[in-house]
Amino acid sequence: MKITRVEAIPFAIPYRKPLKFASGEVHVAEHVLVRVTTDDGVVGVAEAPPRPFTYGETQVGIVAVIDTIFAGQVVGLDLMEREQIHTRLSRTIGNPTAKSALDMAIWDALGQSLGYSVTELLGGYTDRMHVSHMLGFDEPAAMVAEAERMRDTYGITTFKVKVGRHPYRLDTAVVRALREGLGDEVELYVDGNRGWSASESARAMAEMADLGLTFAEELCPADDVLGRRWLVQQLDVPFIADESVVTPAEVTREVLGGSATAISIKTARTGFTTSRRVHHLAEGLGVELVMGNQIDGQLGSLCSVAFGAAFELTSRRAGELSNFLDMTDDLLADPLEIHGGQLVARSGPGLGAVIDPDKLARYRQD
Ligand code: MUC
Ligand code: MG
Repeated sequence: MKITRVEAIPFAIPYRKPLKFASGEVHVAEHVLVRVTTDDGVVGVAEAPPRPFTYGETQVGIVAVIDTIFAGQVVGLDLMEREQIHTRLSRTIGNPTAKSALDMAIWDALGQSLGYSVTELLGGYTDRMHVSHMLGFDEPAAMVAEAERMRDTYGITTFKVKVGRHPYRLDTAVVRALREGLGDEVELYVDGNRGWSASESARAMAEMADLGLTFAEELCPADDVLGRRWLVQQLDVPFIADESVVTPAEVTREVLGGSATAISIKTARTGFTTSRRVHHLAEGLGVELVMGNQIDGQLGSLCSVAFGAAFELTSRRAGELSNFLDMTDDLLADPLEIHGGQLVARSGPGLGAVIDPDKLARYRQD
């Protein structure tokens, strides 16, 4: 079970329609496939989605840091030496999605080697999650139509609505149209990607007070320290920290500082090893968890559901697992399917992901 090779392969697959939100927009999934090979011939895989507007990483940067720093730190180690791997990768600051993809590919190889699914190895709580779909910026009627299509085609009844535009009424009008169009049986929450100030956020939330929102996420920047604390303390729904909590220490700071009352776990940003730490921390702090979406492809979504299904706390709420539906294609030989509003984690071994070699040849950029 010794790691003999690490590969970072850039690939690009266009979106059918771009996802737009307050901090950026994504038209093409320019991700990096990470492959870890062992001396037994086992190959583990995961994908890193570069998000320069969130973490500062780029596709070429992810390939470079894996090739020039991380590969050399893990080649020669046994798959079981997970804390040794974690410590070595932690010597480099930042680069969260590069580290996470490598970490998850190693867990995939470990699961395959031991004959267990990653979900079983992590916690084995259940094998599936309810799905929440993320709705990017558009006109109210188009966003309602999109939500209706997701509900009618896939049985999805939880929606995260992107907000954070100016004036904020562009967004409150959308959320109102969604509630009126879809009725009380759907769950709605909002994510501002730091687009509003604390006071704009407070006004927008007051205007949506009758709409039965479940959560509010990153409406204003965590760096607006006192403003954000002021906002979070007046809301009557949990406030999710997402891009402000890249590390467990940031989770602790935001929660104890009164600037967050729930946490988004993204396996794309904390892999399996650090996501487990964040899960345990949130359990200890007594805050709710949501499995978030880093605009992941199918492999990334498979990683999210594999982790989310492993624990009671992460599988309680719908996870954001469906934005791969907006891509024109993917690398998996056996595509993910959402039925009855649920996505099932594969029974393994490992992640149960098989990369289609023809698709990889078509989309790889190197
Ligand atoms: C999200 O939950 O914020 C958009 C930006 C990002 O970092 O992740 C996505 C989704
Ligand atoms: Mg978010």
